[in-house]
Amino acid sequence: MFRMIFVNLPVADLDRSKAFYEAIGFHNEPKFSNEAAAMMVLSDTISVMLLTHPFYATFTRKPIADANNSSQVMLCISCESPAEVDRITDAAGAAGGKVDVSQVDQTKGGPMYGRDFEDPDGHQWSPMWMDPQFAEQGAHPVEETTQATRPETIVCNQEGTMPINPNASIEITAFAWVPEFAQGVVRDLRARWALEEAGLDYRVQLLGQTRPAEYLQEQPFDQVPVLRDGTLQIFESGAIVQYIGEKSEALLPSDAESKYRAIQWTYAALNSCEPAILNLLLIDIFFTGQEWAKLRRPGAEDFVKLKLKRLSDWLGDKQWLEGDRFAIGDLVMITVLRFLRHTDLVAGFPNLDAYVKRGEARPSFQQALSDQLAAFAANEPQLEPEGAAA
Ligand SMILES: N[C@@H](CCC(=O)N[C@@H](CS)C(=O)NCC(=O)O)C(=O)O
Repeated sequence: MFRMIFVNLPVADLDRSKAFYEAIGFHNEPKFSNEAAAMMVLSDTISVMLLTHPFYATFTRKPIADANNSSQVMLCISCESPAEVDRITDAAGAAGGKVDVSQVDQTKGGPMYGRDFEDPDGHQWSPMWMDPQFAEQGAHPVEETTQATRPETIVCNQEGTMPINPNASIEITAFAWVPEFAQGVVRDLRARWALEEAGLDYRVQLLGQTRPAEYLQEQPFDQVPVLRDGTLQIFESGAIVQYIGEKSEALLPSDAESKYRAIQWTYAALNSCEPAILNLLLIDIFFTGQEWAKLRRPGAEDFVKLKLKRLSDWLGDKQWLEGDRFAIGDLVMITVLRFLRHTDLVAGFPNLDAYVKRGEARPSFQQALSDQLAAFAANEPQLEPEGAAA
């Protein structure tokens, strides 16, 4: 068969590297190039993919080696079918290599099927099959639209367990970084958790403190999250979770009665519980120490306790709000109750406490949380070195 090799190289300055490779005889293939990557063709069979460091980091759990001091490549080879990808990877495993080493799972459908393995020295290989029709069209037009309309898009640059698939059709917005008190409760967590439960790939547009002006056309309150899926764009985490739920029986049962009982609990979480809980959170975090807040706090706490008692009474010894089956109402309710993590109020109701812990123990929650936190860690503002301002 006609076989190609793509040598993936991390580069600090994409334009500089493109110019360098052009100068030594490669030519750029615009169909597979964007602001994060450039395909540089040497021959019909050999190409180099230049990847910016943030983009390169989405494919490996390891720190990016400084090629001036150590050797580092990721070798991607084309295969004629997904089965051949499996055959090579499995053979590598049988021969003592580590297999499926990256956090990106490219075996769940989509235009590419890929796996990866490390040779005994840790060099990463990625056998990959690409749908010929997709190869014909190229990924560039999609990337071009995304980049053109969303100037503040930051390609996720997390190390670790990011399930991000840059080619996923679903995209959510999240913050690149928030202060510690908000880390782990920003509402894109709901979307991430639901997507994990549903087993749907997604990518993330990370936003800074100043959102692009056109973001208001998507989220009138300038907040996160927004979910985009093709031409569909929706805001409000409850609506987003319901949309994802509609795609997965695991989150939203299809029979009308169970479905609407799950939906009612998302409204209850957002409308009957969240306002009281958020009120207390604001008093404790934002207005702490202010005279009026000190006066208001006991009443605000009592109101929260009343909500928790009602919820605890309803839950009784059930596993989830409607019995044995976890659904979107539980997902949203648990994220609402987590806004009280700075208090011991939930612990005052052992069945509710166990309910929240049950939710948090779900692998999908853990994945979603660690991905949100990984973004914050990767985008932690750097303190200016002493004397830098001078
Ligand atoms: N009701 C909205 C609330 C969204 C919301 O408050 N998002 C917060 C993060 S958790 C935000 O973007 N805050 C920034 C701001 O309001 O400027 C939802 O559930 O989606």
